[in-house]
Amino acid sequence: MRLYLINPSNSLVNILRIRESRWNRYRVWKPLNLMVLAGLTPPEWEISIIDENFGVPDYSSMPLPDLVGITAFTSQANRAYEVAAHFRRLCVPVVMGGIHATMCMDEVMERTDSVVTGEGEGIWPQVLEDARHGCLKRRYDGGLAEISNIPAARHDLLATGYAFGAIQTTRGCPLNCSFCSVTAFNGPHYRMRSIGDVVREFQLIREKRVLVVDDNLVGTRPEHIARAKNLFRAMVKAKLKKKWFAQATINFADDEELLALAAKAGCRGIFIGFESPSSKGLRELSKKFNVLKDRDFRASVRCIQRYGIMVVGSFIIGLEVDEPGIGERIAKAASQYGLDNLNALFLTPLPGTRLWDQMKAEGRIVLDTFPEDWKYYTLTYPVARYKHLTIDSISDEMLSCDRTFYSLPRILRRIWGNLWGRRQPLISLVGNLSFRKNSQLNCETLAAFKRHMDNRYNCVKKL
Ligand code: B12
Ligand code: SF4
Repeated sequence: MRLYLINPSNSLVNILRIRESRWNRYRVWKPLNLMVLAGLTPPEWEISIIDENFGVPDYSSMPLPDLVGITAFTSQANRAYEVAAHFRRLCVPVVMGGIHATMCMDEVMERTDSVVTGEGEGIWPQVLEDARHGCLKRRYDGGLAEISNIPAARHDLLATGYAFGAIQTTRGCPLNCSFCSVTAFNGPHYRMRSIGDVVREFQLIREKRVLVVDDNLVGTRPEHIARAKNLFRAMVKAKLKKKWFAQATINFADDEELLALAAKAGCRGIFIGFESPSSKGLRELSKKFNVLKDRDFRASVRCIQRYGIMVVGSFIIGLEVDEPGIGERIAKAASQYGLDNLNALFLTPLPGTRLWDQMKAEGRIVLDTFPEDWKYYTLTYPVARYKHLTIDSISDEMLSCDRTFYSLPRILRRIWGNLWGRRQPLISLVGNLSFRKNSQLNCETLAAFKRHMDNRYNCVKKL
């Protein structure tokens, strides 16, 4: 039995347009979900994982599979449907799962033979068994999986050439920020894999650098922090010799023992959602966690950096409190906090979030011709109507934010700081130049987008 597991591309995502760049391999991330599904697949299936971000193959020249499994973020849905249509025309059954299939099940069901909602671990073997007997059901629900004891992902199946491997050690987040799908999708309960399993899986990863995809590697409660410390101790003991990058909430900075252990275990960078420079903005997004204890962000960032760990911060533009000038305000806040990199994104109503419900009820979602418009849901396009910012002004705010933070003098100052603090100067340089390049591309992309979309924005009533 032959199985194709496919990660569809999105032609609007910059990584594709700069494929020629040699830095591209730092920008294409492994589709861990497909590697996890492959790990759950019995040996009678011959598996190929096709990551279209690495190149779209000529499917017609490949042998016909017995089953196609497609994953998709919302922004990949259009391409997912094209791929599904191709194989269905050839009478190959297509099953789709992942976040978009879960949040937009009816839409996916119309375009595929079978939909899997929720997490795959508990249900994928059943799907394969039904496919083998030619009796796929229209819908399966994996719910929330028990992950304390799951097989390792298949790290051997993807082509070499990725700069980073990928691994997951926990799932779920109790914080439920209004714009984020994680609590709705993975649940509010913080679930942890066994430390032994994680260390063994780390040993299977070929790449020296690894992205730990957990939404919050250290969690929020004392028992989560204790587990993270034990995990780091086990990683040190196993002498993994990996440099890894992860996501966490700002409380990562509050425990020096945790920071020391993380650094010793190979942590070289941490991605933190700061979201807004104002406490009003944080409350609007329900990111109350960031305003607890009158936090001094600059001191927290410095504390993390003292352990040789880079801090990448993410901010959102387009909140109700955001007025003209917000782009520069964010860039200045990010510089003042001392961030090594800044990732600013447009407030985007992703399906299944509270923000989606709110914006939909208020008639503010402008790009709502679905599924075609899903390709713009990359958080790099303004897809809604924002309270104090028109489509022109919000785009200008994004550009001004990027131009300010990624000006050459500021980049040089940061790299000097990285060199001085022995914090990954090479990665920081690549990161800064790649974000700068992105912001130049965004400038062209947004100008073309505005020309193309003006009519649609003008048709929607003003707030
Ligand atoms: C790592 C990550 C990335 C990596 C992607 C790596 C990759 N190629 O997959 C990077 C950094 C590139 C990335 C980019 C983006 N991301 Co992202 N990312 C994540 C993150 C943190 C973890 C995903 C992951 O690997 N999980 C581990 C795997 C094992 O879990 P899983 O993917 O859910 O897969 C399980 C199930 O879904 C299911 N399943 C999945 N696929 C399939 C397929 C079949 C056939 C079956 C049966 C089952 C199944 O089984 C799996 C095992 O249980 C999630 C948050 C999250 N918790 O999901 C956000 C998340 C997926 N990202 C999100 C977003 C918005 C983006 C971006 C659009 C914007 C951005 N800048 O962040 C871009 C997308 C760019 C594009 N290509 O269009 C949103 C997606 C929401 C949505 N409705 O689409 C999420 C949920 C975060 C959020 N804030 O809400 N991301
Ligand atoms: S943004 Fe981060 S902290 Fe907020 S719900 Fe999502 S994963 Fe949790």
